[in-house]
Order: sequence, then C-alpha cells, then structure tokens
Amino acid sequence: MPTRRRLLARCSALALVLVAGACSSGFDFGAPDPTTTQGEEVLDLWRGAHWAAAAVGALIWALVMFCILRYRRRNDELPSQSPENIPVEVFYTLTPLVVVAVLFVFTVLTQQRVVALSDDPDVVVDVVGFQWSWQFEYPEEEVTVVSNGFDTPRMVLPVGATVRLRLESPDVNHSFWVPRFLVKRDLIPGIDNEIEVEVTQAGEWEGRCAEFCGLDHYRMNFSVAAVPPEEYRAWLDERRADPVTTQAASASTGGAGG
Ligand SMILES: [Cu+2]
Repeated sequence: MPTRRRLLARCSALALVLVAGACSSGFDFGAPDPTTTQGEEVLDLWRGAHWAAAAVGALIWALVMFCILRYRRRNDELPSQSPENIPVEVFYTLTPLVVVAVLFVFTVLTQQRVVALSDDPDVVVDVVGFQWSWQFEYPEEEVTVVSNGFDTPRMVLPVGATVRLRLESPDVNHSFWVPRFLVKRDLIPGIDNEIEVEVTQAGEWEGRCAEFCGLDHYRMNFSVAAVPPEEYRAWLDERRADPVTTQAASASTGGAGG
C-alpha cells in the first residue's frame, strides 16, 4: 500500500508539473507570441497538437496504471495466458492511425489557410535576399530599402493590411524568417516564392535568414516595423525623397527584439 501511494503521489506531482508548465507559458507550449493572423493559425495548430499529445499520454498512463494495479501479483495463481485479444489489438492498431489522420487533416487545413494568396493584396514588397543582406522594394510605391551589407535593413509595414511578400534570390538559397510571424519561406534562385502576412499589432521585431547561405550567413539580419497606416504613408513619403535608401534599423546586430 505505501508503494502504491508513493506511485500515485509521484504521478500526481508529474501531472502538476506538466500542467503548471503549460499554464506558465500561457498554453503556447514554447511558441513565440504571434503578430500576424497567419501566425495565430500556426499557433492554434501547435496548441492543438500538444493538447492531443497530452490526451494520448494521459490515456497511455491511465492504461499502464490500470494494468499495474488491476493485474498485480496477489498469489501464486497465474492469470489467463491467452495469446491473443482481437478487440484490444484492433484498438491499439487503429488508435495511432486515427491520431495521425486527425493531425494530418488539421495540418493540411491550416497550411492551406497560411499559404493562401489573396487576389488583390494591399501592399506588395519584393524581398531580395543576397549574400549577405536584404533588399525590400515597394514596386507600387517606387521605394527601395537596401542594406549596404553591414547595416541592418528595416522593412516597414502597415498594421491590418494584407501584405504580399515576393521572395527572390539572385545567388544562393536563403530563407525569410521573422520568428514572431511564425512562418518562414525559402528564397530560391529561379523560383517565385510568395507569402502573405497580415500584421495584427504595431511593433518592431527581428528577422533573419534561416538557411545557411555561406560564410557571412550570420550577418543576414533585418527588422520589420509594423506601424499604423497613416504612419506607413508618412514613411513612404519620406522615403520617396530618397527612393533607394540604405537604412539601418538601429545598431548593426539584429535590430529590435520583441
Ligand atoms: Cu543565410
């Protein structure tokens, strides 16, 4: 009996630690707080997968505990030594298949929403990643922000707008990644990769190349500033005075955090 109580106490403590960990992270399970509608979709999938894993884990623990307690040795009589149990075998074969199928369906549905492109985006930015920095061109506004290779370039976007990012590379593979967006996409020479983001809050966040692209890959940082629409228009007007701008976000090491 003391052994059983100790086991139950340890299981309860483990469950408490797991739940406390989930609560302390706001049930985000380690994911960054998203700043785009696409990121919120990804976070929902991330949360759902973790809760599903927790449910499966709880079921397994419950079954293990049931077997340990229910079929523990009480005397020298052997329990049934039947070599098969068809219903149980069907259950534990079908359950993983159902779990994988459900995760697959939710993943595909989320992916379709995240990679969807609108017919008429509010803002278009041509994002060029090159060895080893970035250029952000606003073709409809005739404004370009390009790094001199040392400064951290800054992309400015309006909050609440549908922004199409057309990703291009003139040399080798790179990857556009803003962690707080919770989405990233490769820039591949000769491939037209496009994503859309709708930023939901004002702020400034760091971005970086997420594909090792050569010796100075580590320098490929940039920042994204999301501002109210009127501030965005004012920024464009200011940039038009100097349409091709070498611009530093702040220091030369990754821009603002966030
Ligand atoms: Cu890189």
